[in-house]
Amino acid sequence: MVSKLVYWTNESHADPNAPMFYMGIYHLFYQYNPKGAVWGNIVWAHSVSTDLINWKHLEPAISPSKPFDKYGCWSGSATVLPGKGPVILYTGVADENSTQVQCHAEPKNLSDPYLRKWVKPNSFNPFLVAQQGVNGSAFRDPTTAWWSKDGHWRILVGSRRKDRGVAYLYRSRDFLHWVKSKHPIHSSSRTGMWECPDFYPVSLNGKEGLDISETGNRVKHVLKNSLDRTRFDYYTLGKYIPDKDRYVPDNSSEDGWGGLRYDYGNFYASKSFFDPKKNRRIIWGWANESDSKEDDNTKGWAGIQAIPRSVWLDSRGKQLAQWPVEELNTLRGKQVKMTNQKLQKGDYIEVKGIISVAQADVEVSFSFSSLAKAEPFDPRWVNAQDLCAQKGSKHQGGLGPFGILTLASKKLEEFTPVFFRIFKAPNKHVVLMCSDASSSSLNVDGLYKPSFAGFVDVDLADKKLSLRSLIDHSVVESFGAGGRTCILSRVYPTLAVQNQAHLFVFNNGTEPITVENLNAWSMKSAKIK
Ligand code: DQQ
Repeated sequence: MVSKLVYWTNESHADPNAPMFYMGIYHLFYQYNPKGAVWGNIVWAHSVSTDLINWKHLEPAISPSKPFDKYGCWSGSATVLPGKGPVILYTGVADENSTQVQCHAEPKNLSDPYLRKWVKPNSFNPFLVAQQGVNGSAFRDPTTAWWSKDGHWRILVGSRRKDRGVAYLYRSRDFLHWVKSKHPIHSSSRTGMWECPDFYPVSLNGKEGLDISETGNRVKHVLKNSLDRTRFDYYTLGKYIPDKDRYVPDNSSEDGWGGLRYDYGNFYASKSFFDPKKNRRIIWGWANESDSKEDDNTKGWAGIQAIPRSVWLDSRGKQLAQWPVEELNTLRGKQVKMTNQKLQKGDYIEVKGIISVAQADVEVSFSFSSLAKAEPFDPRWVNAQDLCAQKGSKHQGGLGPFGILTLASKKLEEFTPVFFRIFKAPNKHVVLMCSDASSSSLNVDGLYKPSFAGFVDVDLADKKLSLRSLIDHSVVESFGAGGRTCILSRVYPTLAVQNQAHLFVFNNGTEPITVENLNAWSMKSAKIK
């Protein structure tokens, strides 16, 4: 199976690195193994685009070549220095014990918009080594730097102290000498290693993205960490106090494994950047395979990048919202519509006429006339994924399950349902969103088929819920309630492939559901050269 919208075949790739916009070109680097379909021999692959959708591969930008990065060039970020151009900060692995140091690389020719060649200056490389008290084998993934009015650049580096996840803060006047601040900017007990930290401001008013150096009363800050223990990306919203070099999460933002996630599916080691061309912040995330290493070796590649997403502070201020970048719509081909379709309990209605159901973009809004049939919510149900595994799409409910069946075979031997189920708690309703891979494939050999799920914090006063799913052969990437809850699933159907894949809307709850509007587009393939 091949993911067509955005993919790089051959070998394995992982974390997105150093996304940036420079001289009219978007750059994306990523962790890449040129020698195999599993993680190893890590270099920085490099691709460029003018629209974030169609890509051209260039030769790898950074590869092991110096004593300080001989064992791998690990994740990092780009900072575009005013008047000087971009600098990449990355983690070099210096020895077999996985000693990690922070290094920098600069473009050889600043007038080349493709920035094809990168050099590692001899001085100040590495520019940071783990000092006393810092765990040198858990010291990696420098962030983009931000500029403060006190004349310093600042960066974070992810780490852990025993079981406590830590983001160390370093500051520099000249981008060469870096000094560790007295305290980490933030840390949290029992969260393990913080990989790929990302720290940026979001506007309190509206969807526009902000340059990383914005501070003040108009903004909140986001601290995202990729928790190695669970392999999910968690974030908190909070207040950055620049003169104290501290970040304090809001009371409403849980700091740990129960906290907010960018995505409740397969989405890790993400990295954001500010796009000055369209004044937006965009995140990239890595979606690894859910098949076996043997399958990866057979197909010869592993790992994809999710569709880049715009990210902003949700209007209620307690979480982020994400949406595929608008450029994705340029791949939309033939459109199919369904309107005002009633779904009684047990109805499965096929959406016909889509030319390529295995490569489609589906937007749908559902409504219902009453919340009365919502099942009671048990307060012990704290884990959405467990709840989805227990109450799958076939398990009859009151208000839901209702939604779509993606990548379905004609007789429903295989399908990946994306659906909602609404419960009634004492003072509120609880909305569960699932993207359930458990029936996605008849293949039973080493596939990971999780019932990915998240709760959706949404106002149900208008008795409506919306969903968008990007279906792309082995990927179902879904955005619930305008992007408040996102779930990316990797699935490997055996029957529901190419033109044998079908799309259905369904309802298995006693409350009738109306599909108010469904728009589905066959998607053209992106140009990837
Ligand atoms: N992947 C990189 C590390 C990072 C991890 C190595 C996250 O720098 O912590 O390939 O997936």
